[in-house]
Amino acid sequence: MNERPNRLPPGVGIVIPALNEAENLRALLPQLQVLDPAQIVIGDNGSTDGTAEVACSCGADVATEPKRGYGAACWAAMQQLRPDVVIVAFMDADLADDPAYLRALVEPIHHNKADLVIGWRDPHMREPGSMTTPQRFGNQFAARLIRWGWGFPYRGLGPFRAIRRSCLDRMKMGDRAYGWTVEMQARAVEDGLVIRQLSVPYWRRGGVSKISGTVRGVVLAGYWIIRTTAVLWWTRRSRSASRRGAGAVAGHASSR
Ligand SMILES: Nc1nc2c(ncn2[C@@H]2O[C@H](COP(=O)(O)OP(=O)(O)OP(=O)(O)O)[C@@H](O)[C@H]2O)c(=O)[nH]1
Ligand SMILES: [Mg+2]
Repeated sequence: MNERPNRLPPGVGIVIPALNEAENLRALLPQLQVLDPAQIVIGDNGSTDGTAEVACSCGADVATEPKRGYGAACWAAMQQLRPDVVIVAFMDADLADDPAYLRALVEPIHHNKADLVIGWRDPHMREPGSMTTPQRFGNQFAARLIRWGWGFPYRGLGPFRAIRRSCLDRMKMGDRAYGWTVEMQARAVEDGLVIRQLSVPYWRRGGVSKISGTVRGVVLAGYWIIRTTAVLWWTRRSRSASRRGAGAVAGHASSR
């Protein structure tokens, strides 16, 4: 028996958006490689610190996306996934997400018990200082907005998550910035996916903060998340109103 306890089921591709995360990737990628994923793709978002070179030297594929944006990096990386990838896991490059939980995240999908599994950054499992106050508040607020708009009791917008590839491809994700996580969660409800939430730890990031540690990042991310939620809600509302309209016309025509 040489089965490694955390080894991933077949067909798991890991997508990692990265902006100047060379040192973090040097530590993270070997931890992921021992889990035996089908593929790791780094969405390199115009890094200038050798992120792409480190990723390649650690056996990952690199998708180069010069246009900045969390969603742009995720989207670019997704385009490089090989056909044998059937489950896509997303995680950040900054050592905040724990690779030891990857298997628990993808297993419900592998066993057909879920289509989307969101890692919930459980307050009891968070390293002190790993989430700033605006990050905690923004996260809860955004989860509440989706709860109101779509009726699913999301607890947060954890970036550490896994989704069935066919469901992800069907979603045709549109956001290329900070609305990426919110869009996926709202669309998952609209598409009728089976959604699970799993408590995961969250560690203090290595290296320099890109979003939550800066005022500009917090304001931009907050604005973008609220804007994306509002646009998605409005689109859904208009779609169901026009469906109701079409139904009424059809009903009227058939009753004549
Ligand atoms: N901000 C930002 N992050 C990007 C971009 N492209 C890729 N990333 C990566 O997206 C992940 C999340 O960004 P983080 O800087 O960790 O943001 P955060 O987790 O909200 O906040 P901190 O960890 O406190 O910085 C990291 O792996 C980044 O390297 C981009 O254009 N902007
Ligand atoms: Mg982070």
